[in-house]
Amino acid sequence: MIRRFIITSILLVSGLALFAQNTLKLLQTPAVKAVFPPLSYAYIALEPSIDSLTMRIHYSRHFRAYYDNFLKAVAGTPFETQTIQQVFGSAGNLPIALKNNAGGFYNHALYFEIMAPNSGGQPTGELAAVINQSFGSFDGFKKAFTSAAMGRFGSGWAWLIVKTDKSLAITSTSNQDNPLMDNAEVKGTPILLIDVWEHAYYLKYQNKRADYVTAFWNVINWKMVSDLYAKAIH
Ligand code: MN3
Repeated sequence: MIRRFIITSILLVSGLALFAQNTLKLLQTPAVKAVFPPLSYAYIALEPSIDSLTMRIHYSRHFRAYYDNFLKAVAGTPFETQTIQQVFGSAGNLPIALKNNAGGFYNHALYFEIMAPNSGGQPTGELAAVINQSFGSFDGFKKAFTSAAMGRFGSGWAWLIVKTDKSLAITSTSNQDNPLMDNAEVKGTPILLIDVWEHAYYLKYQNKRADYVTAFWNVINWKMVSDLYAKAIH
C-alpha cells in the first residue's frame, strides 16, 4: 500500500515535471509542429473549485478550437517555420486571426498546466521569498493579482511575469493577448495566469467572477510556478 503510494507519487511528480518542460518546449517549437497538449488530470479532478463540465468544455472545445485555428491560420504564412515564441515576437505584424489563435493556444496550454488537483496553498523557497519581497507578503500578492483579474474589463487574462530585469510584475491582457507579445503593455515571461473569459467560470459561477478568482487559489500548482520562475531567472 505504502509502496504503491510512493510509486504513484513518483510517477505523478515526474509526470508534472515533464509536462512543465513540454510547455516550455512548446515555445521553442516551430508553429506547424505544435501538438495539442494532454491534460495531466481528469476533468473532475479540480472539483469543487472548477467544475468538471466547465473543464470538459473549456479544454476539449475552446482550447482545442484555438489549437486547430492556430494551425489553420499559420499554414502557408512565413511564420509557420518560426517558433511560437518568435511568432509572439512579431505579434504587432500578425494577421489578427493568427495573433488571436496563437495566443489562445499558448495561454490555455499554460493555464491547464498551472492548475492541479491537491494543490493550492502557498509557494515555498525562492519564489516565496521573492513574492514577499515584491509585494510585501503573500496576501499582498494575492490582493494585487486578484485586483488585476477583477479589473480586466471584458475577456482576457491576468498574469504574474518575470521581466527582463528578473523582477516580478503583475499585468493583465485583453482577449488572447499575452506578455510575450512584442506589443504587450508590460512584457515578460509568464509564470502564473488566470483566464477571466466568462467561458472559464460562467457555468458554475455565472456573473460572479470574484468567486471563481477566489476558488482559483485552491488549484494553483505552486511547484510548477516555482519551476517556471527558476527557468525564467537562470
Ligand atoms: Mn479560456
